[in-house]
Amino acid sequence: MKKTGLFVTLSVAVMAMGADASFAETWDLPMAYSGSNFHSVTGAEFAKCVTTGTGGEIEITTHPGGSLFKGGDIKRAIQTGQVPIGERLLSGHQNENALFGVDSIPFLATSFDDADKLWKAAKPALEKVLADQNLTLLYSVPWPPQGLYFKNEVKSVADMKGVRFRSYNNATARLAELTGMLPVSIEAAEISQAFATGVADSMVSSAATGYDRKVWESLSYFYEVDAWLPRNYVLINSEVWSSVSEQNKNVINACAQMAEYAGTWRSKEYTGFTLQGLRDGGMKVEEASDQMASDLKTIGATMTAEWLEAAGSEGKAVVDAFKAMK
Ligand code: PCA
Repeated sequence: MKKTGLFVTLSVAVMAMGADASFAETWDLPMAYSGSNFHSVTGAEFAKCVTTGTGGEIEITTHPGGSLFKGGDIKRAIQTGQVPIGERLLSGHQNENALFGVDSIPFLATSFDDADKLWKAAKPALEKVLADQNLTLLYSVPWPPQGLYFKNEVKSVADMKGVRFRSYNNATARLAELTGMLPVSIEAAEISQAFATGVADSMVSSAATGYDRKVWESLSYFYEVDAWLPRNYVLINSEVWSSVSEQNKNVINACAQMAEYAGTWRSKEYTGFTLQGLRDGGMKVEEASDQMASDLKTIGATMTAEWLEAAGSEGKAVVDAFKAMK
């Protein structure tokens, strides 16, 4: 059924190809991660799909690697209309609304299947919060499961004490605090340098990001903790969106649906490929020891309780809806 839906929407996209290109617009789409990363590749295909599907009426150009706006600035740039569209890790804005951090609750959804269910459960509430911020959601793609990177071997949370830890959102900074590490917020585009210069000696992230940034040049251990699967979200300024013709909205929605499907598929494929890449780079890729796993579960329970407290009844409703799907 899902496939049929995609083909129907695709044919709408193809029908629109003959559209008159005399009102051509160019949209810059900032992205925070390296051009070779699967999110960026998916975004580039989405851009091409829209450009082709609208017959050139809307031409999208992606700017990966934080080259146009850094990750932390992309959301505001879209909201304020500095750019019409962009991609952002929404959990980086959990301080604005706890719901943005729903995909970074430790050990709530730890597989691609569960991450998909959590996404379905959270989507209506997230769309509402975004709408209040002048943002419309187009598609979202998960990162692979998050594991822990270290320079030195770590067997328990006690071994983490005092280690400088690169964070990318509130949840990762809180994880550092609760494990006795010292969080420092660093964009993915800058981590190779941060590790090389000793600004940080550890992080929680996917094998994908470690691979993209060749972290084996500085770090030696990756523990497959599968803590959560955070997501990137492609967002469009709501005023820009309402100015788009119905026909082109159909094209963009069809391209977005395909991008979400293809991006998720790539994320799954990239997981194994990049884990092997870390090994090939010389890193030890291991499961967490029983002690580390149980220490982290305790910290995860604390963080889950804190999130539920911050997100209130709306957050609880999302988590309950997710659990009911399992
Ligand atoms: N990579 C991004 C976010 C999650 C991930 O796997 C990063 O480390 O910044």
